[in-house]
Amino acid sequence: MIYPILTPEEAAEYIQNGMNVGVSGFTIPGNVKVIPPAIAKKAIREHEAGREFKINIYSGASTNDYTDGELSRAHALNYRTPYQSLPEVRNRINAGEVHYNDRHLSELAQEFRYGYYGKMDVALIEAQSITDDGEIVLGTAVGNSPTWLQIADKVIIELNDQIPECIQGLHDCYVPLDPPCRREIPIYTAHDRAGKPTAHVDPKKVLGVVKTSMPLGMPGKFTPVDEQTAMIGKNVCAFLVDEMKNGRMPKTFLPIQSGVGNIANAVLNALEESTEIPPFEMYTEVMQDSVLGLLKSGRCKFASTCSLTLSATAMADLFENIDTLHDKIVLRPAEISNHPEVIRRIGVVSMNTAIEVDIFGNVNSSHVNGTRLMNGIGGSGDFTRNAYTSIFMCPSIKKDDCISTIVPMVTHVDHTIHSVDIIVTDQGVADLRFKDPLQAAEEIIEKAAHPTYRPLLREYLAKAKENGGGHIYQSQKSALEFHRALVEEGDMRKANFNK
Ligand code: 0RQ
Repeated sequence: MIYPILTPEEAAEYIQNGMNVGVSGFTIPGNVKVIPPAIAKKAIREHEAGREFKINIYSGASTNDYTDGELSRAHALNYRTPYQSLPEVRNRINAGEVHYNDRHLSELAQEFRYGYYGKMDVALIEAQSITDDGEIVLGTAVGNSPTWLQIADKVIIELNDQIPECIQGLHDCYVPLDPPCRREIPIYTAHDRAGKPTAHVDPKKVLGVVKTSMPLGMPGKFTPVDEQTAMIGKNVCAFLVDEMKNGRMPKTFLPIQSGVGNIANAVLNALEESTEIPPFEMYTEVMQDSVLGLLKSGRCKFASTCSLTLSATAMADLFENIDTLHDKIVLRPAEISNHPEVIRRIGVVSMNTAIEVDIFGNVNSSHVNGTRLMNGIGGSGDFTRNAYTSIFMCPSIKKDDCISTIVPMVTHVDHTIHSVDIIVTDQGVADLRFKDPLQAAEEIIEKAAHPTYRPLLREYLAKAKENGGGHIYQSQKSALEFHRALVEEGDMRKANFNK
């Protein structure tokens, strides 16, 4: 190998205060694991010596504890984009210590190429292998690595020997040309390939390689499906079957996207058990353990994803069964797994989780009480805005019934009524298509809201009508009364519209 072998500490020495640093991966998989902790240690030394040391981190989506965790604990994070999900960094963002820019995941790579963020100083990329002429087999996620490798001034590779050789061929690295030269992305089905199995870097830019042996796979476990999430899964399945029966969805079905977390898991379990939904393909950004089960059972014929968001056990299972699964999976850059053009062309049915939904169908995915960031918009906007049918799911009620997820007005808007088609809760399915705002409000209150909150929501709508009506009924005085009651009295049931 022509590249110098570095220790993590030697690699960290290249990182200077104020640098723009791109990292590989998408959610926890595929992230670098040993260089960021060494940068965090360097930051602590610099701070002790009285010097400034903070960097800007650009990722594919959220990262791992080695990156966001270690760097935020060392007070070494200045700026983060496009997504995060660790309490450690979230708390610092909410405390105003870290600047966070919540972005659509499909857009960051092109925005960097367009020059919005200045130059990328260094890219830190986890890989399975690198050749002397700069062909790189990436790890368990692609994220934004192909673009980072193209645009970064310098590159350092973490070569992780735990990534098995059999991963070769799973990746499809494709970087579109930028306007005015952009052409169509040649993906016409979820299983088409547009690029190359390797990403490319100019070998002259590679500062060195750090050899690692770090475990793959997601830490922790999902909470098992409970009664409420099982009902959501059942309702989503019933809706999809109904769509096929009524001719609104082809009988051959369409590719689906499914987000992360317990609700997504419950929906995938319900799809596994459904006898009415034919085997289907996925065009999604994250592939959870349940997708592996679907691939093995044949219920899912093909999964296009950006990341193998699998537990350590499922990751080992995948690689043990790679002979039968290799042709059923493709790993794409975030820009392509989430690309509006492809999502619209192949007719993806999107399924994402909401924090809260208002009675007109606006969705808040990212900010609790409109102020505290939870994770971010992630890929939910990429998919929702361009889906064949866009579905949002959430439990109708939370925290011992003190929170209704259906509220008069959302406190922060990520997805507007123009993009949201269907709301599914444990209570049922609210279909917002072909409805005006008032009809949508009645549908959401009667079909998706919990019976405990329906009278209050009806009362709000009536009051808002008295307030002067209009195309969308709203009472400026009472629109956030549910949230006031939660913040001041700990219970949305204490909402009082007569004060
Ligand atoms: O707070 O942790 O203090 O108890 O918010 O709530 O119910 O555990 O949320 O894990 O199901 O995730 C939308 C956040 C749901 C997620 C969201 C409080 C609640 C709790 C978390 P505590 P839950 P879940 C694929 C697509 C956006 C990105 C996306 C998400 C905490 O799905 O980040 O879809 N989505 N990406 O108590 C007050 C409410 C609340 C509330 C929740 N209505 N009012 N507090 N909470 N709802 C992935 C990628 O893009 C990579």
